[in-house]
Amino acid sequence: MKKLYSALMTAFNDDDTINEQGIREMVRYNIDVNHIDGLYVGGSTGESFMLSTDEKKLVYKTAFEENNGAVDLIAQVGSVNVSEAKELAKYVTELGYKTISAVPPFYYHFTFDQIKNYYDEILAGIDTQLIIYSIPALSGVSLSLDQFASLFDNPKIVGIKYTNNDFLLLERLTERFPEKTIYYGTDETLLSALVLGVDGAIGSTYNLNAPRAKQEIEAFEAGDMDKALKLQHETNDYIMDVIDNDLYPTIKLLFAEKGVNAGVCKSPMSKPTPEMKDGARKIIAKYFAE
Ligand code: MN9
Repeated sequence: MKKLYSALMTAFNDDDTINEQGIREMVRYNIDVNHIDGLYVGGSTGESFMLSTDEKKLVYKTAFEENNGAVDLIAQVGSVNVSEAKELAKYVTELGYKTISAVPPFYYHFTFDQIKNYYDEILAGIDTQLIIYSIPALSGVSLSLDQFASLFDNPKIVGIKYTNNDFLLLERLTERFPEKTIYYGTDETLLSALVLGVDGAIGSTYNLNAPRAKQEIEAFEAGDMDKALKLQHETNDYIMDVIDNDLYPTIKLLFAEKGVNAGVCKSPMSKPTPEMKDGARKIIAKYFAE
């Protein structure tokens, strides 16, 4: 069975400080209501690149404690500050996370050799396994098939979180590295990625939409492609509405509608307006009526 992970959000208070209770409630909802297979902590959806080192540690710790061994956890520790990435990798591993993930170093257009050194440095001396976080649209770093192969020379690198709509590269990867774990990260094109043999998916929209995504995966695995496609169409109607209403703030508003205190997003992300709140209520009525 393919695995479904939610990209965990970080709850903030109105003054942009971290709301630990909100993080706990979102972890609980994912475990108790979504019956999710795992959580990806500290990624884009967690607004992680806007947090201080101490804030990141608080997020990893809060999620780890609330999860209490219930589901699989992956901690994204990548940072353009490699000392920070190493410190975070060590911190989460000592906490008990079994898998880490790291975005490549970004902004300075590093060479591939520099990127490879970065991954080897993060992993040196730490007993863990790592999933490369490939998200070229946001990181600006594209890796080729041969570059992935070169990164896999490090036996601790066990997979990829593939958030990219290059399906030829994805097909080449699943064909060449059947032993590696590839999680797909664009929720809108999950079905296309399932066809190409990914091991599962990690995404922001599964925080509320996990039941529908799981049904889609089940239909795919049962060979019922008509049903799987119908569910992907429904999912994409939902995702387009959420994106139109402002993606991350709206997922938090949807949580609020479900009685989950998810807090707000951190500036420069938007704080919810009355129009966004109204939009969120309409999305709940349209896609999650009970
Ligand atoms: O990594 C997420 N990517 C970002 C996963 O948030 C940048 C996705 O789950 C998207 O949010 C989702 C909506 O576009 O596909």
